[in-house]
Amino acid sequence: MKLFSFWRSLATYRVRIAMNLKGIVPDEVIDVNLMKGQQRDEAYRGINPMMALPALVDGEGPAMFESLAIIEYLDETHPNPPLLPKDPKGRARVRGLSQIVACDSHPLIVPRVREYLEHELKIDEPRRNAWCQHWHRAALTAIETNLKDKATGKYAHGDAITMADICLATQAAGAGFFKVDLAPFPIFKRIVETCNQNEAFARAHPLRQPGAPASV
Ligand SMILES: N[C@@H](CCC(=O)N[C@@H](CS)C(=O)NCC(=O)O)C(=O)O
Repeated sequence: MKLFSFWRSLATYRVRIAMNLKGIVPDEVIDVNLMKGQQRDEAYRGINPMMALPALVDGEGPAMFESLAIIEYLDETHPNPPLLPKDPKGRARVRGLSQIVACDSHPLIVPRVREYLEHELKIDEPRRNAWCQHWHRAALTAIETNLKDKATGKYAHGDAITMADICLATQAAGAGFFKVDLAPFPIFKRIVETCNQNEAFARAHPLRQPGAPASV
């Protein structure tokens, strides 16, 4: 298995957590430096035409892309521990919480969007940061409201780790990068703190990857 990765990539962080939980060790981790724009190099464009991380090649390929699709692939091929509940309504809730992070919130703050705001729309750094913080808070507000549901337990859905917890942990890391205060989101914060005590989450953290700085 080859994982295309970068220390700061929150989407790759999601896949790393899933791999750690399932005890999957990739044979190769290929660094694609997002800060140098290597995601746009022709070689990587051939792997993922969206020019985004992560991508995963299992055996002969083809390359898989989009973190949630990769996590579900890993869940189907390595079913233990399961990352989705068994019942359809539970699966829909876990996928919904995950998609708030991976599909509604995170795509608004990625390098391609921040760079477009900077270079095309000439938006200065304080206002770009305000943009990122706004979309973080919008997602956190929706997630916190959803977590008030009785389906929430020790984790986002019941008392076992699911894909939703993986996504919550990455949302919290992103909030840290953009200095978003988590105090107004106590259930979210509690669940992320519980997750981060788990070695599979801790080892996958962006700041624990090769090439990462001591802090952001
Ligand atoms: N929805 C995608 C997001 C992928 C994505 O945007 N990844 C970021 C890093 S976390 C990236 O590679 N961005 C490159 C860019 O914006 O130019 C997923 O969950 O995999």
